[in-house]
Amino acid sequence: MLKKSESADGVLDVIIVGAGFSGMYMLHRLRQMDLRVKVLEAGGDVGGTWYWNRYPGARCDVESMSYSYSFDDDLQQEWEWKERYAPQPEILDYASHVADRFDLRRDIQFDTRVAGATYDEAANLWHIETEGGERYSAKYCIMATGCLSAPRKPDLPGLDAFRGEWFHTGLWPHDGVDFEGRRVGVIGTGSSAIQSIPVIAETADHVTVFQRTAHYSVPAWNGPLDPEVQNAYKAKYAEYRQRMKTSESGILYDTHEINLKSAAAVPQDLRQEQFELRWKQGGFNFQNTFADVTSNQESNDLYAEFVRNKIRRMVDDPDLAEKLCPTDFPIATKRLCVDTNYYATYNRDNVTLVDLKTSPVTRITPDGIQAGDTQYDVDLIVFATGFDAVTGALLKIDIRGRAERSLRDEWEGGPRTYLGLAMAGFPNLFTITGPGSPSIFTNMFVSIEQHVDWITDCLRYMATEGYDTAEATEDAQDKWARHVREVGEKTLYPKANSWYMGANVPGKPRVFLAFVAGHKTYTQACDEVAANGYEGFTLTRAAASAVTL
Ligand code: FAD
Ligand code: N01
Repeated sequence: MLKKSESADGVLDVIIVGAGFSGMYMLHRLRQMDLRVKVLEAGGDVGGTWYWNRYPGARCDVESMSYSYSFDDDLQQEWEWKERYAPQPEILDYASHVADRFDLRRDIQFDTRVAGATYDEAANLWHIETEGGERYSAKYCIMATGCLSAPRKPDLPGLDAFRGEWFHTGLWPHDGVDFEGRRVGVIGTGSSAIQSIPVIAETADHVTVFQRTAHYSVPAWNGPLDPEVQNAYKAKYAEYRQRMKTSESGILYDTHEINLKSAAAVPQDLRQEQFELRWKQGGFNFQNTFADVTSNQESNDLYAEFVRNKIRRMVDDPDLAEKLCPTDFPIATKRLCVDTNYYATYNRDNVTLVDLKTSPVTRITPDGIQAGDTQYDVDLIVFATGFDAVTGALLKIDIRGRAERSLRDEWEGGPRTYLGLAMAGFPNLFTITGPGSPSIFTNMFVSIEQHVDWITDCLRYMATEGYDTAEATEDAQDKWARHVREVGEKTLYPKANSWYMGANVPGKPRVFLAFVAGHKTYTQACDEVAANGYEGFTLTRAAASAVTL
C-alpha cells in the first residue's frame, strides 16, 4: 500500500533532515501546503538539542516565555511554563506536546541518520541516503540539522583504557548518571559546564574542573514562574512577539534612553548603577545595559571589569577568584554564560579548579586525567567541550550538488551561502539557520520561525509561478559572504577564539560563521530578496526557461 506521504513512484515533494524545533515547524508549514513531506531524524524522538543535551542543570538561557513558538496562539496561551528559564525536561515535554498537538510524528522517521544527499540534475531530484542504506527522493531537501548538534571532544590519547565512565554533555544518557560518592572530572568551562558543575557538585564526592579559558557568566536568577506574571505576559503575547520579530536579538529588553548609549560615554556612577540594575534583572539583560558591548573595546573593558569584580566578591579564595576571572577575550565575544550558583560552587570543599593555561590536558590515563605533570584521579569524566558548530552537522552529510560538486570541497575555506538559506550549485536545497544567518546570535525560535516562513513562501511562489528549481547565484552568494565578513570585522568578535569563528575545532577555517548585524537587519534583507521575486536566485521551469533575478 502506498504511504500517504509518498507519490506513486515513491518520490516526495520535500525531505527535511532533523526534527528539532526547526524541522518540526518546517513540517507543519509544508503540510499546510498539502505537500508530501518526510522528516528523517537521527534521534529517537523530536526535540533536537533538548533530546540530546540531558546533562544535569541543562536549561535555556533565553526566558521560557520567549523561547517558544509564536506561530499558534492557542499553543502559546495554553502551554504553562513552570520556571523563568525552563529546564531541559520541560522543553523536551514542550517539543513532545507540539508534536502531539500537530500530529507531527506520523511523517517523522526516527533513528535514521542521513549520510548523503545528491542532486540528480536530469530528474531535478535530491536522492537521500541514510546510514542504514535506505534511499529517498524528493524535489526539495531542507536541512534542519541544527547549529549545535555535532558534539565534539578533544582527541586525547588514553581514553579507551580509562577504567571509569565518560560522557559528553551533548550526548547525555537518557537514564541519567549517578554522581553520588564519585570523583568527577569536568573538562571545559563554557555554558554546558557552567550549568552542570553546580548540580554535579551537590552529589559528587569531588568535582575537579579543568579550565582552559575562564568564561564570563552572569546570574540567571532562575525561579518558579509566577502564574500572574505568566498570565499578564500572555495577555500581551501578540505585541511582545511582534517586538521580538522586529528586534535585532529576538529577545525583549526593557530599553530606555540610557541603554542606547555607549558604556564609555556614561558617567561612572550612572554606569555602575545601570550595570547593577541589569545584573539584578539577570541573564542577557546584562549584555544589553549599553549599546556597544561588542563594538567598542573601551566599553567592553568596563563591562568585563564589572563582572570580574562580581566574581571576586562571590569566590572566597582570592587566588581562586583571579583564576576564574576571564581576561583572554572581550566579554560577549564568546557566548555569555547564564548560571545558577556557578561561582559560589567554588566555595565548596568538594570542588577544585585546575587552571590549564600553563599545563594543558595531555592524556587520559586509566585512573583519570593528566594535565601537565600532574595526574588527577577521577571515576567519571564529563566532556563539556562543545560542538563543531554551525557547519559540523551539515558537513557530516556527503552533500553533492550540480555536477557532483561536494559541499565539503566548496566549504574547505569556510562556508559560503546566500543568506544562510541556500548555496550556489545546490539547487532546491535549503538550510534552516545555516551559516551566514544571524541565528546563533538571537533567540533561536525567532530565527527558526523566520527561516521556515521564508522557505515556505519561496516554495509557494515557485509553485504559483510554475518554477521547478531555485538556485542561489554565485554572484549573490559572493556578495552575501563578503557582507557577512565585513560586518563581522567591524566588531570585537574576531578577538576571541570562539566557536562563533570556528576556532574551537583544530583545522577548521577561521571565518565568521554567522551574520552579526542582527535579526531585524537580516529579515529586511530576506524580505527584500523575496519582494524582488527572489533576487539572487536563478529560477527555472522544467520546460527549461530560466530566469535569474
Ligand atoms: P537542533 O535542535 O540541533 O535539531 C537538529 C536535529 O537534526 C537533531 O535532532 C539532530 O539529531 C538532527 N540531525 C542532525 N544531523 C542529522 C543527520 N545527518 N541525519 C538525521 N538527523 C540529523 N538557543 C536559544 O535561542 N536559547 C537558548 O536558551 C538555547 N539553549 C541551548 C542550550 C543548549 C544546551 C544547546 C546545545 C543549545 C541551546 N540553544 C539555545 C540553541 C539550540 O540549538 C536552538 O535553540 C534550537 O533548539 C535549535 O533547533 P534546531 O531544530 O534548529 O536544531
Ligand atoms: O561548549 P563551548 P558548550 N582542553 O564551546 C573547553 C549553547 N549552550 O557546550 O574556551 C580543555 O562553549 C573550551 O575551552 P576554550 C551556547 O550557545 C547554551 O559549553 O576553548 N578544555 C570551553 O571552555 C553555547 O555557547 C546553554 O579554551 C577544552 C569548553 O570546553 C554553546 O551551546 C547551555 C578543550 C567548551 O565550551 C556551546 O556550549 C549549553 C581541551 N582540549 C550550551 N577543548 C544555555 O545556557 C574544549 N575545551 C542555554
